[in-house]
Amino acid sequence: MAQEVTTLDAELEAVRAEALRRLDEVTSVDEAAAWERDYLGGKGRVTQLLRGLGSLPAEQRPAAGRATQALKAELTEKYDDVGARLKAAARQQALAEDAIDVTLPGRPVIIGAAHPISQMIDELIEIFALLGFQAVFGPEVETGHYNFDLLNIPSDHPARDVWDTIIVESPNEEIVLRTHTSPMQARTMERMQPPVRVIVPGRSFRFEAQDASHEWMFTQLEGLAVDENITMADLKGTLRELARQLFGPTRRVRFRCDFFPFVEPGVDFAVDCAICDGQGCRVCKHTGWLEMGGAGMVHPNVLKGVGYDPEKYTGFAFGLGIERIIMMKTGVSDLRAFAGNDVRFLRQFARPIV
Ligand code: YSA
Repeated sequence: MAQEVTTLDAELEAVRAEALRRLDEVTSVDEAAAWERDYLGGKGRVTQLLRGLGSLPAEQRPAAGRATQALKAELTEKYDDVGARLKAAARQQALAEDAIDVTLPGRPVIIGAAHPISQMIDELIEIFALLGFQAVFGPEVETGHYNFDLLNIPSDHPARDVWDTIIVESPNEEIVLRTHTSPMQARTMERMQPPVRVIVPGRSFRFEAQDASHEWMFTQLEGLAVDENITMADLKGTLRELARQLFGPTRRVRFRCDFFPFVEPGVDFAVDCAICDGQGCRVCKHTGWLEMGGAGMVHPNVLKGVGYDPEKYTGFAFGLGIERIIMMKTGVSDLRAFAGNDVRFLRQFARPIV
């Protein structure tokens, strides 16, 4: 009996000495894990010793059990110390490797900028807000009813042809890409009662040959004001103020008779060229004037069509080309550049986004 206990004591001492020597040699977290497996793991030496206790005579088991458990506790504690030391060292090393040199110059952050057309729309919304107009937006795919009929252009009217309409296939109803922002006049009046003061920025589409001043897709700004006693003087005053805000106080504004089925009377609206001060240049095609759009007093038929009483209410409306305004302000001479997606062109207009 005493012989067996002595043998176990010797074995415990041998395992202890070997385990501590090997733990001293451990230099990495992986090696520490291997050590733990060899001594404390399920098939480790100490675990085997604990399992073997059952084969000892019953009276020896308590003392042998305490001695083996004591060895296990000692090795576990040493292993925890070494493990903690190695993990701290590994963390220090990772920190040292990832260290940031705060004296290095920062990397430039590339952020986008609003497109020049979006910038101009924002500017126009601000200008018109000061004049009491609210901005509304409408569908780009439109019915013939709003794009034409309610604008006093019935389906058999020859004026329907001049809009170079892109038709979207539809068996039951005439569906088009809106040829102008004017359909929003009727949509707005159907929803609101006078006084009405709205602007409508948005894309318009026409089946048109492209050149330096025409695109098949372009952007318009519609304006509409309806109330009692609105006159042509209000229209002229509003567009004059717009020109003043956009191009400065010295610009001259020109109104000439024009025809649009949805206004009576109708005018076209031009500003003397800000690039050459009205002297004539490439941008104004040497006329000294830049056409901005059409305008006029809302036709009584349009008011009637949306249920307004034309005896009580009058209104003015206008439609301007937004790309043309930017061209006038900046001297860009080819309207196709706006949809050309050339980043070098667009960068010239980049303003920080705030
Ligand atoms: C007229 C009277 C009103 O009471 C209300 C609105 C209008 C304007 C009308 N709806 C209209 O579209 N007239 S327009 O055909 O002369 O276009 C107005 C402006 O849009 C033009 O002066 C031009 O600046 C721009 N535009 C028209 N077609 C364009 C274009 N811009 C670029 N490419 C095109 N293809």
